[in-house]
Amino acid sequence: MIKTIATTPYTDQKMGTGGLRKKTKVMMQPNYFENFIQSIFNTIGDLRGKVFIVGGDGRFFNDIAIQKFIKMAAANGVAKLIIGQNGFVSTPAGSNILLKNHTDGGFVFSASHNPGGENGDFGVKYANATGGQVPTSITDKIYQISKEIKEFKIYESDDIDISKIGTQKLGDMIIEVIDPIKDYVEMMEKIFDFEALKQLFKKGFTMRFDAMNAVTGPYAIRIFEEILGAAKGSVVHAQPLPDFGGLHPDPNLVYAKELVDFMYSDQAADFGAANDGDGDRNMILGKKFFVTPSDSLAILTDNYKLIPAYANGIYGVGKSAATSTAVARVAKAHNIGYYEVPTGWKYFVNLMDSNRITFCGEESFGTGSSHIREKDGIWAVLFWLSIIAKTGKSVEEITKEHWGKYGRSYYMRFDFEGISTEVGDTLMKDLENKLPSLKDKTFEGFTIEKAAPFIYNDPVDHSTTQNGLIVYFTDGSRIVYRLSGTGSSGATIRVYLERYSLKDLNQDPRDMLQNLSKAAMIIAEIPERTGKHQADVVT
Ligand code: VG1
Ligand code: CO
Repeated sequence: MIKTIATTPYTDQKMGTGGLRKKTKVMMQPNYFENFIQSIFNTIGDLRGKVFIVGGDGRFFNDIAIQKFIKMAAANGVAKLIIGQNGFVSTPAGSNILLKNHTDGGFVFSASHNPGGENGDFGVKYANATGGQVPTSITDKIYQISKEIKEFKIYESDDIDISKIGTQKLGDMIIEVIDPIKDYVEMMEKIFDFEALKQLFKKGFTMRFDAMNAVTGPYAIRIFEEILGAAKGSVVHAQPLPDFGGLHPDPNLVYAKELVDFMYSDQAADFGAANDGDGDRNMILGKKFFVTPSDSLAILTDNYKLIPAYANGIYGVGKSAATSTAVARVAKAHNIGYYEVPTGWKYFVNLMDSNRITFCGEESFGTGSSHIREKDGIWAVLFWLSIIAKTGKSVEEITKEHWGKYGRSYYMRFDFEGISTEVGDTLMKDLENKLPSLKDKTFEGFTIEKAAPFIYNDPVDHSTTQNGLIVYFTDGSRIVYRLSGTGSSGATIRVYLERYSLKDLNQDPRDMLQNLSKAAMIIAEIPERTGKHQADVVT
């Protein structure tokens, strides 16, 4: 039976960089999740005939959220839901299923790389028919509606069994439960040369993939161990757990510490990688070697010819403004398009849809291509393994040769976390106001050539977005400041540092960036305003 339930609006349902992200307990408040889903449904309008794909990264509240979603979709007249078995689907697999089935949209319940559990975070990523997360014009509309919502519709019924593959019905709505891994594997087999990868493992190549107790474990076991023949046990933390076993599923040097320690030990495998909670981020490691995500994007782009799906040519490449300029040099050398966009994968969607770019990446451990409209952790790992298989070189050799050819962008990101929203906002406003006056000033030996907000004009829909402030120095170094849009409380200030060197290739990034980081603190008055003399997280 369809029920219409009266509700009162919450006023904080504004989507950030990767959807709506909140403390799990906030999401679990009465009608909170329902209000938000109904706001999306109301934004879409007529739901008759519409088909959506639904799943999540398995974190705490995922099972409850999916049941609520199914019942609300049925009550709102949705024609069909395609659901990942047991309610699991990674963000890239979801985008693939969405595109493959020409569905009208997709919902992935995940707070991505944020911790899970009752005291962690929960989130909703909402994609439209493009396969990518919806543009700001739509998230703004959802937010407006959420502030005025008065009722939502829900079907009263028992929970639906989504553990078995097959088709069933709730009211008039069809529910198809699928194996999300199968389609994903098929897609990867079309992109990469699986035979070459099998040969690599046959020769004794070793890898460790850390799934961080999140959604990619079963995908990684199927692909790396069962299909490609990596040794049993190559995939660790493979069991998706509601609280990720206490891990913070953010694949970087800080949070993927166990993998990093292993890869820097004498027992290290030939190759190491980790993915985040919902499987769209990746970290790449060699033996005692770390590849920055910015370098990774540049190296993948430079080697596109080694991959069957791209061998005939790629359109171009995109990067977020905060990502280092390493890939710009590759784009120039290959004479392909090059685009710089605001932070957030949704800004790549128009560029991919209009055949302007094939590859894209962000400094936050995201790389991907136009095979889907989200970043893709396992895709990046397979790409790296393919380069290794085709060149016979190690991760370190591949990266160092790249620097030898193009020079090296030393790169680090500093996060200042747990700052009050007011302090964060004021710091950014004041800094923006003083940017014009910084020209020609010198800080710690670095002279400013230009300082300006980053403003993006989308060449397809002509929308304008301002995101972050960039200080350019005369030697090509850059500092980017921006506020995080994925936090579930307070503000996080991100400071991104980049310094280019053509000859000095083997320095410690901390040494190379020490003075620039001091300049960054002074320019934005970070210690005075936040009381912090050091970043909370450095990646
Ligand atoms: C962060 C990253 C950004 C990424 C976003 C979503 O956003 O910096 O590059 O696109 O997370 O990632 P912010 O606003 O906190 O800096 V995730 O893996 O949704 O899926
Ligand atoms: Co993610």
